[in-house]
Amino acid sequence: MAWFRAASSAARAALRRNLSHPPHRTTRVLPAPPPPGARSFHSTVLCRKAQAPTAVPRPVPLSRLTDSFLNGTSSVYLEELQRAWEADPNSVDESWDNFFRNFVGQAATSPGISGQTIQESMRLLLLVRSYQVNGHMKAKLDPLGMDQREIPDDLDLALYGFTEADLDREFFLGVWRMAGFLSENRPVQTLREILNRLEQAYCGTIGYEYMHIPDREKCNWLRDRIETMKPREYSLERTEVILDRLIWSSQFENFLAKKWPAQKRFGLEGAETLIPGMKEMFDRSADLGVENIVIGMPHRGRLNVLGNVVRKPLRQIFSEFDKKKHRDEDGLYTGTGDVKYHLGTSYDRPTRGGKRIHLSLVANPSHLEAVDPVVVGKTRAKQYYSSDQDRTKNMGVLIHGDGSFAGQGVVYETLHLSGLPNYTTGGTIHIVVNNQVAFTTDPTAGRSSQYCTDVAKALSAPIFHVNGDDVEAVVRACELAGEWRQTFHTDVVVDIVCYRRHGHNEGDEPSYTQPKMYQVIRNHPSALEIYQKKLVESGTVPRGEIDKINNKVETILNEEFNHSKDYTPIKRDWLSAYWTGFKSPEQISRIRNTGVKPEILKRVGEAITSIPENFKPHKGVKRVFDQRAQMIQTGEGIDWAVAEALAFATLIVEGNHVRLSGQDVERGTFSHRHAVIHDQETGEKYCPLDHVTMNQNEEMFTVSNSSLSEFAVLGFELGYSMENPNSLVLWEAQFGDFANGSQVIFDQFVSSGESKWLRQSGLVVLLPHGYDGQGPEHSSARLERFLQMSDDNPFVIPEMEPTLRKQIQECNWQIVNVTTPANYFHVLRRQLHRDFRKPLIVMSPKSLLRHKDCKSNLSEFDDVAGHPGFDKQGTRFKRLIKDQNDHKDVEEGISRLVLCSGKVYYELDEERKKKERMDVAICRVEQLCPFPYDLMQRELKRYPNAEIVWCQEEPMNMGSYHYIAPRLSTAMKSLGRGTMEDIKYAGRAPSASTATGFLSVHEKEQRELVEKALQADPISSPV
Ligand SMILES: Cc1ncc(C[n+]2csc(CCOP(=O)(O)OP(=O)(O)O)c2C)c(N)n1
Ligand SMILES: [Mg+2]
Repeated sequence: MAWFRAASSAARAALRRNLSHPPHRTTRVLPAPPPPGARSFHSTVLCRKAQAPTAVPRPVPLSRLTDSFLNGTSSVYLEELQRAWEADPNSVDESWDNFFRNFVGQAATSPGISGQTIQESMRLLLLVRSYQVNGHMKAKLDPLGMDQREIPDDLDLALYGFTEADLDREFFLGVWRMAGFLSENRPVQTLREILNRLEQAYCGTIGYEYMHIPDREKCNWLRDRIETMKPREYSLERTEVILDRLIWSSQFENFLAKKWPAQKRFGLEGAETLIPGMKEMFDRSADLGVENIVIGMPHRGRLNVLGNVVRKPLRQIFSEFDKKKHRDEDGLYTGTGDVKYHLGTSYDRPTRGGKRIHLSLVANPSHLEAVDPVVVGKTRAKQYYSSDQDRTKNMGVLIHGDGSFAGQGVVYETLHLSGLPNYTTGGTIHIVVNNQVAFTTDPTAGRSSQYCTDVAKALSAPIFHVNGDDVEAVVRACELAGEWRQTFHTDVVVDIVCYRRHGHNEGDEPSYTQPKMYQVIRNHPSALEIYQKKLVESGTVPRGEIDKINNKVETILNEEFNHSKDYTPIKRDWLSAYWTGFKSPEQISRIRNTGVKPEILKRVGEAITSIPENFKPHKGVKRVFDQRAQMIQTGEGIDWAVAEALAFATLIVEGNHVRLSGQDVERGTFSHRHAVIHDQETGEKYCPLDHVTMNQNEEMFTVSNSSLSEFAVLGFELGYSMENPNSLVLWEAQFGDFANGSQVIFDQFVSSGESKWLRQSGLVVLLPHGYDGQGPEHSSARLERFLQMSDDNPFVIPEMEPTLRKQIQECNWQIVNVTTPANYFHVLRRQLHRDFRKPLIVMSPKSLLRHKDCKSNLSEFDDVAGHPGFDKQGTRFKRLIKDQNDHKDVEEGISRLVLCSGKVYYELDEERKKKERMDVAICRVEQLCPFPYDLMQRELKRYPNAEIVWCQEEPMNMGSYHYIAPRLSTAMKSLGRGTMEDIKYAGRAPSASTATGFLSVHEKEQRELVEKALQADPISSPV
């Protein structure tokens, strides 16, 4: 079994980039001694190797001579460098100049190294550098010893012209501004010493990959910690802590295996050192200022992490294995629940250093890695709410499997958020539980990269590969990762190379597919056995002491098991501190008005339409802002963008945080928002919504263009929205169809998260949707998919009486297709003006952004009784907009009621005017889900003789037809107005593609469906 992916020839060639030398050897024999006098680093030295062709010195362009020390590679190049420096010290990079000066100075004063040439010293540097770059290739990382990696030639002493005879010679190494072996403060060492330390530091049980980081300070920081004078050892006290933790980790799995042998738990066996590693990482991070850690992890080892790291009470974990016990709590909302290895939780945990740290493990779906961006978003939100500006108090930790880290694209998308100003969290720590298999798939079939962690190199993150059998090395790597994150505030990866003792889950037979690996595993001692043996044999901890700890742990596990039998689950824990007082679906939340005092509307309206005096916007933007100012002044003709800005501004005035993210959201895909404007002379930016209140916190309103990702960005915003309910968090898709790139987040989190995990979110998703003739890819946000995932029963009319109504609370989410700016304003504000949170999917408009009739008056936004838009309940979101003609409660003369949703309304209304069809009423269903039964029934009663038509612009198999029809028919049946057969359809025919690519066809189709909805004769058949 190769735990790494065998390097391709191309990769091997790349590994050899350090030196220009002949083809590689696979044996590791030292070559014959160099010819007499061959003390300097000539290419002839390399040619001594058997079959090696004579290397022809290549000319080195002068420009390369100015390369810095760190980039110097080829032998010819080194010679050229030396010559150039001797001729003119200024002709080489400062780092080389310093090196040569240092060398000359040192050689003159140190008798021990007087025989050393500059070229020898330079070759030694290359050797050290090769270990830094490629030492990990020789590191003993695979606990099973099955790796078949070729050790790169670069690590061969002979390659640099040294022989065994040189081993006890002293060499000068010190280099200006370098740390570790190359630092100036310990310049003279024998070659043997140097080699020994290189091997210990880089080829032991930790393989460090960091030389891809283009930052000398960071590399030096690592070298200081890796290239220590002596290998680091833990004190007895620390050793005992590590042992204790490893015993807990191992016994926990054994205990579960013994008690519940038939239950799936995705045990950690083979990777037990993860637990002491994580605990050390958290302790060290707490010492360095971290107070909160948000954790995301997959199935494997989750229960162990919950019990031993997060400290979820063991009795509770054990009680959850008891199936009988976990029926619904009487009268309590428990949702549909989820399997135990997906559930989240949070606890305060004391650390070894005497601090307390808050840990939250985010609930996750089975979809591997989908939780990554959610964790990062939640971490970012925690940083906002705790004013953690330097991002050192709140940290995200993600645990991955080797297969999923390499295979799932969302890993890359999430990594790429890490450095973006509005998404960074100051570094996520990634731990890969690299058990060298993914279900039944070997790494050779699972990835094209050498390591499963290579994707993180794109970020210049350091990667520490560590042998999972060496618990102290795992602890060391984890500790170092914590230190790195707190020092440099960027991502870091710990790759624990381990194995999976059993099958994929406890019932799976691994030998079907990995027979050889499992032959080795069967006879392989556990990490705990290895550690215990080592401690006993070295006399560090006596056997009796170890037995004592084992007995203690076993006793506690048994006690907890006994307590688990009468453990009563504590009332659900879905309300964290910020959520206190928020209602679950079983508790009624009062319906509130969302209108705003006129004076506030005016005040914020002025703030969001003013541009500072000296600011020079683009003249097109200036025109837009002038028009906006006019709208506020006159109170008329408010358009979509202004309505949205008013919603944001009024929520901010009320103390809420507003965050809008997505691709190009600052300007707006359709150039309608202009939330951030740009000075045409200085390039400076100005965001009017940052200036709504006095001394407004810069981040209180955040609008941010995102990376070109849907999955990670939506996941991030969802995580963000879950932290604190007093925030309006919105994700906008560029076009609605691109939302399918984040389908996992919709399916697994947004639509079902509350039901599975009892966690609420008020996330708003804006999905541009509408048939404007732009072709199949930019017309549909696939409304039907969202509707299909809605869980309101199409055949049951719920309680609709306003004081008793819980319809929205009981539904999984809300889906709207709003047609007026004022209604958009209210639906956004409604998100926060209620005592619960529910995701909101908005089919947002494109053509309506500038439609002449899609305007509202400011009076529709205010809370003044009697103003237009104010009905007997006040001003609030209208789930259904009745016909705009002044119809009475009963209109017997109306022969047709056309029901529709979204922008087609304006086309229907125009056609009606054109045809002077005063006998047709048109109602807009603004909230499709949950279905507004009460208002629909009101309209059905108003038009007792009307034929009922559902009009949509989407094809019949898309849009809302299939969602509306059964619900509308339920409403009709309840009033004796017919059945499904009586619902007439005016819309596009079923289609595979969402829309035609031909404008003329689009126009014809659109004309036909509008005409059909308003045709003079009754519509004969339903479709
Ligand atoms: C997105 C996704 N695809 C497929 C699966 C099915 N699946 C569950 S675990 C697993 C193997 C994961 O391998 P790895 O990431 O190495 O983790 P391990 O199980 O080895 O700890 C697979 C394919 C899944 N859960 N999620
Ligand atoms: Mg795996």
